[in-house]
Amino acid sequence: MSQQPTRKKALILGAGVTGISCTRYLLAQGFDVTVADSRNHPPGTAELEALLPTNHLEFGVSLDQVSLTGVDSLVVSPGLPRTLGLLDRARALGIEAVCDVEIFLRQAKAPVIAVTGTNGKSTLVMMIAHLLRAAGVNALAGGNLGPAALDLLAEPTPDYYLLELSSFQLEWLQEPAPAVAVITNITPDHLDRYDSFADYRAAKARVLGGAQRVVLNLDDRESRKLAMTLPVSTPVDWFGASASEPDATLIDLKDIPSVNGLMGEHNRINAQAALTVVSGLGLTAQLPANYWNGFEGLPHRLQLVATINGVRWLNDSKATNVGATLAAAEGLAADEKSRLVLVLGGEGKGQDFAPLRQLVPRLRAVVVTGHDGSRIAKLLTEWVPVKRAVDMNQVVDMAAALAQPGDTVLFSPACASQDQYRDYQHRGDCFVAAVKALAPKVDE
Ligand code: UMA
Ligand code: ADP
Repeated sequence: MSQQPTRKKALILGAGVTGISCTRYLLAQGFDVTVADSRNHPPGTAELEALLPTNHLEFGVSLDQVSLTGVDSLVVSPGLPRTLGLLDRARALGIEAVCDVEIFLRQAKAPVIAVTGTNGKSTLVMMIAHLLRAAGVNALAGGNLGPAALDLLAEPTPDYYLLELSSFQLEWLQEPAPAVAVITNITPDHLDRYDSFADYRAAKARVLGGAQRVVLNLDDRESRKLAMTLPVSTPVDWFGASASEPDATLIDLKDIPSVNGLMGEHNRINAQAALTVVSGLGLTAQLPANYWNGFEGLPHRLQLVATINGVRWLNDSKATNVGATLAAAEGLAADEKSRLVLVLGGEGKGQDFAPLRQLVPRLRAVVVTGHDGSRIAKLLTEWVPVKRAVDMNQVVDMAAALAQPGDTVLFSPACASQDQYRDYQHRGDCFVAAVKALAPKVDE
């Protein structure tokens, strides 16, 4: 009697976007898959129930108690901390623990452009993807911005993969060795997960491991420091507004055509960074004239909602840290003369909000809301009128009362959204709905 070959057993921790994509991929590779999640009804429940028998779904369990008997491979979702006791047990048993991106990198058959940084990753990835396609090059984008990395392997192999990598994903990678590694900027974020800014920066720096080419931001102090740690043989291309570096050749910002109505100086820098990547790949000559045609900015990143009674309302709900809010507010103020009514607050993730004080000269007033609203209010109240709102309708009513014609209401909260909303999209949608409901007369 012929014996069935034993299927290798994979345990996936986390039943979210990553868990679903890993399940699909590993089932297709012939693995016997089990998924565990500490939540009773994790977001991937319905999809996973369709893929796996019930006894292969362990939901509402303590992850540290999950059995490792017979497990060959452990795949850990990025939202989970690396301090789980289960990981120590796996190590002791000699079971390899990986993240989805590690599996992806081992299997990818095309060069990878890996983009990380605190802010601007998604925008930059989409800009590079747009330029590559405009240059006639086939690119597939995914990772932290979605689709999850392993979903990309289900598509025909492109000329390039474009991966947005979060610090949570990078923590798991020893040497990603991308064809191009890009860091947009490194400023404090996720300090509820990391013991220090140095730990967060170290996670971001992992993208550089084994990179064939590196693209860095000359305006960013942390990136300049990281450049000094690279092997001398690694080519580095720079972008940024700094004119102070004699050895760096930057694409002149003046030569960059504006990108279809995208607001803010930071978006010009993002466009310059995208062009720097394409130029490093030797593809500039393949770009058509008007190469930004058809590029749309991403939703919830400094988007115009409406102009009502001469007041411009902007949705920048994706600003989940102080660095993003500073970039949005400073970039706008550099463009125009209007004063800002700034809406701040949400889950502060252990950040220091003090740098927001540098915006005071540009502010008409501030509306704070959410879990860390009071902390922000305390910092600013001495310098600028501050109101506290309990929900989005009140945010918008208060901002409308404070703004004067010619002003801009900027919803750029400098905080994560999960204290009151599902995610930043939900929060942005609520802001847009409240603004639209307010509009007695929409100017444009
Ligand atoms: N969780 C539990 N118990 C579990 C498993 C997860 O409580 O057993 C919690 C985590 O602690 C976390 C949440 O569930 O708070 C989601 O974690 P996850 O790893 O299951 O998330 P996924 O749904 O797989 O989505 C992840 C990324 N999320 C995180 O890293 C938190 C998504 O990035 C990414 O799009 C997706 O993989 C595909 O790659 C989101 C994100 O917020 C957009 N990223 C952070 C950011 O951009 O700042 C890093
Ligand atoms: P990420 O994927 O890193 O979160 P996004 O492109 O989604 O980046 O943008 C997130 C936030 O950061 C938005 O609020 C946006 O206005 C802001 N932002 C975009 N590009 C930059 C940049 N180059 N520097 C600083 N902030 C930026």
